[in-house]
Amino acid sequence: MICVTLGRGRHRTLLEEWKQAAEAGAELVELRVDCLRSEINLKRLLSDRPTPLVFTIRRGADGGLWRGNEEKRLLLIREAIVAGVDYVDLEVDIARSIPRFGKTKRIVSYHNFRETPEDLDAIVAQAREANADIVKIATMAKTVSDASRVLETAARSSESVPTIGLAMGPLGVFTRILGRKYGAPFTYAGFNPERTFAPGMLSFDELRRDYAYNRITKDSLVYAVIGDPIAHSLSPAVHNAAFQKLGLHAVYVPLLIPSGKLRPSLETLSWLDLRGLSVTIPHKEAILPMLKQVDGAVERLKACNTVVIKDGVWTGHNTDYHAALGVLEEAVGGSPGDENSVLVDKQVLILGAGGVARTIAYGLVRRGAGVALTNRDDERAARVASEIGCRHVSWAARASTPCDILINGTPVGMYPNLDETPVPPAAFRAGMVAFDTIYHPENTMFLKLARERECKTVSGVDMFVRQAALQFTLFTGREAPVEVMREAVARKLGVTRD
Ligand code: SKM
Repeated sequence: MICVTLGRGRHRTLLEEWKQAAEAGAELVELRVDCLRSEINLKRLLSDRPTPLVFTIRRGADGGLWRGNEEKRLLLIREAIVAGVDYVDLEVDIARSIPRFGKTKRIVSYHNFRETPEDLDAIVAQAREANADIVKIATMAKTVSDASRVLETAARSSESVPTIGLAMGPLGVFTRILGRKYGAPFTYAGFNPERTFAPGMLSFDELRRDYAYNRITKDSLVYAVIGDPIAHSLSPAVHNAAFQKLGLHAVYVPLLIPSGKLRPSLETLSWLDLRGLSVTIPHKEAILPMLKQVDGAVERLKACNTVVIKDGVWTGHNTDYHAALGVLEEAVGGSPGDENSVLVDKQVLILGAGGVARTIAYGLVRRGAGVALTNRDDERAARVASEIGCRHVSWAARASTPCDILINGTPVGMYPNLDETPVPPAAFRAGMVAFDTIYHPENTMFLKLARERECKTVSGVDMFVRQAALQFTLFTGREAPVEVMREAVARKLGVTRD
């Protein structure tokens, strides 16, 4: 179950939003009564309840907005219990002073917006002893290890009393999703995207749609994407949509792992028994020492974007490489992976000299294409080109260099710089293939110009979905439901597909 947290300054708005949440499918709502700016009118709030509720008056010290006196707060809590609210939130230090009454269930909570204390077990024990039906701990994670400890403590505690462990902040987002696997009776979510009540809190919509939260069970296998930053990643929505489509018991979460902290972070998370990882910037090279086996593409490129974990053995793959070549081969009219590639002797100009440009250049050289690399920094282009064994052309000559395939491997044109393009319109000639590796937006200025000039186009979304589909098959051994994955990307990018 997802508990939707609502807090408004006015009774009327709060009640309206509660109704909207119920209409949107919320099964439980937390009323953050401390957000009300006028005298709290319990009768008005509780006379007509669209869903069961958690009644919460959060103090300032615990991240709430209650500024009234403590006696008044405790009185309101008692009155709410007498009015028969379904759950009441009682901070661990006051819980004992509020006796159990009627059918109201007691959530005994501990909040710490500054840090995750060492003695979580003691805090949880204290909460359990305060006559808790549910224990809730929400602490700020400063490291992946903090977040891991919160979830792990909650998992252990849930063996005796259902426990919700939430690590706040960007490092703890996964705890808000995986709690369900480890016995949490519910997780908290925002409703209106402009209002979040705790750092890292996901929205009701995200939890339902991107994470298929209600499908998670204790048997769900756990997969993740690791990177820094990671909040923008489309991978969770795409893989969870595919798991759901095939009815697989699996869940896929984002893991923010700071640069330079890869090995200790993954070690600390080993208890999650991860089954597979998508790896994105900045960890694609740093992950290599942790792999026991690698495929040919990882070996050659020294970069890995996929880890399959089986019986404790970590195997690295590079599906970016196969995806880029596959989408190009299809665009040129061949089948991906054919021995006699349609790319042989095709003249290709690649803009950029970073990770994606290198990956694609390498693959194209191996396929027998005539590859030239160009970059705003000419020296860098020359260096990377010589490493890969291809030509380089000066940035100034990029629009006049003849080619069959033009590839944008730079970030120029990426959201929010929608009007930018790395080449002028004259660079596009009818019949050419134009491939933009950017996926946000799908329809970049580069691709718009290419289409206007009758080029065949390949988008970053095509490549993203294909690398994810290849990952999915490596993870599960099943054919990927590509259309569903594509739909998930379109939904996330806010595009209606035709
Ligand atoms: O190679 C991919 C990776 O598999 C996932 C990803 C993402 O989630 O944003 C981006 C690329 O690096």
